[in-house]
Amino acid sequence: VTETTYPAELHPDVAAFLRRPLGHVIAGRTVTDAAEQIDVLDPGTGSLLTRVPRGDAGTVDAAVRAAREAFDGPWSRLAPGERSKLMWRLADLLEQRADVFGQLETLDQGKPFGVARNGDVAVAVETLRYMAGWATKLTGETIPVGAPGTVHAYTKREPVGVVAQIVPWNFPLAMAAWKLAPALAAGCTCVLKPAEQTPLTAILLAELALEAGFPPGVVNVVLGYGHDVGDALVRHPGIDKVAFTGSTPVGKAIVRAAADDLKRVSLELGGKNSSIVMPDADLSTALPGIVQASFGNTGQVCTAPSRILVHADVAAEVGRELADAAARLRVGHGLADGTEIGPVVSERQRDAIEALVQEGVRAGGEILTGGGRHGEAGYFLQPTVVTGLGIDAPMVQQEIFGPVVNIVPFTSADEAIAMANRTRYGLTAQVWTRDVSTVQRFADGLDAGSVWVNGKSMDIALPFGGFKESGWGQEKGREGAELYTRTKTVVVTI
Ligand code: TXE
Repeated sequence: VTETTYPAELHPDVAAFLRRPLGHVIAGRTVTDAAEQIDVLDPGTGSLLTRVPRGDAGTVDAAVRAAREAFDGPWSRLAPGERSKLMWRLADLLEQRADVFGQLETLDQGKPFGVARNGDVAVAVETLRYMAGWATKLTGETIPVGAPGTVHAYTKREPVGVVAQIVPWNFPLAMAAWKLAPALAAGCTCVLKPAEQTPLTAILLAELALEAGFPPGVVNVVLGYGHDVGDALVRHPGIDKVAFTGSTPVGKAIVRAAADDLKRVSLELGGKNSSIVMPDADLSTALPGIVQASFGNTGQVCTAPSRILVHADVAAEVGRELADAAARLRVGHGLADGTEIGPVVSERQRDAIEALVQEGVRAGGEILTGGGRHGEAGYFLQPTVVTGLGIDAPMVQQEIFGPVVNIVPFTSADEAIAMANRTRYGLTAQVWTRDVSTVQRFADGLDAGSVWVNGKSMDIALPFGGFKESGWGQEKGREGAELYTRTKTVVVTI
């Protein structure tokens, strides 16, 4: 780290973090020993940041045991309100160290520092605080059964137990918080596996949880690849539930692996989301909204609209203006002043996105802007707008997960709904219109877990989940906390 020059000075705590040995966090201890290490790269320069140990089945076993001991021991003896307090303390500490977490996230993942600090870290803080409230509010019901005075029947919500949580590299800290916070609120203990590309903020968060006073073993982090550590975690008999965010193929593999002992599984998978522009849309809000939703985080967002369906009356204008806006976005290292769009996370992702764009061009797509790489070092791509392909073209069907959108024209609301639903995914859809009846038709007709009209909100209070091959279960909101509970029915005959 000392040999690489960054566009901004590193925070002393970040520099110290990158210099010290890093490890799994198991039973409150840092476990650094490993036969092999994994290189952690800065996608903005392609250079080595640090190395972390590559875990194996033994690491997973130790972490699951630690989580079980904590679940059976100190964690189960705490009142829900005490869990709340610990979560608030962790949120406060995280907020105080927003600069450190933000810079580390930028170096590890690539996103602009302002976004990492004021977006991702803030989301993680908010998530912890919001979910802390549910710890004391996950209630059951009393149910009238039998003649009065003869039966007392009620339900109670219990924590599901020890949970495995596997997260991706697009929002490493925010995803870790989305997973940990509801589980902790519900009274579960956790083994979190960050993505091999972006393990750093998860390690620091687990260390911070210890500082906040969480008993050792409540929050464990294991490091390593998905096909060995992730798979071992999913198959471990000591795990009661698996929560996964990542690609649809891996989601399906997890369902199969978890089937042996029927673990509960929740999945937040890919998307192929549409943003629909009706002819009466207010383009002065729609265009910046689409640019933000589609190109923010370099398009590496499961909710990002990568198909912009535009009414034929305004298709040429929207195409031109979207291309102009995309071309104006400042691409650069996340620590450089004024950067709006960082690199994609890895060389592999860059190559995969480029291949999809080239395939689209071969199929007849016309590039309105972008289409190539940006700069010399790092994994940068130009924001790209493509037109001329139909809804069934592979580029308009596959999740791109990069700064690339297709514009597809339509002529009626019904056609737009049919086009938006023509995908195996069903995560989100966005509509821009001023007509209240049109809004209702879209809200009813769109086959997506979240429908956004004239904007977008990912507020932690809103249930979030996908239909079709976008996943199982809803995270966030009350549903998100209940996902980590099981309902027990108790009947007392008097
Ligand atoms: O995802 P993976 P990848 C999509 C997006 C992207 C593509 C590939 O389209 O281009 O997936 O990304 C762990 N058992 N999304 O290959 O492999 C892995 O270590 C258990 C959308 O990086 O799904 C990491 O921690 N775990 C998505 C996590 O799964 C396994 C976000 C995600 O990696 C495993 C990311 C296995 N067999 C990618 N194999 C979204 N929904 O936002 C891998 N993992």
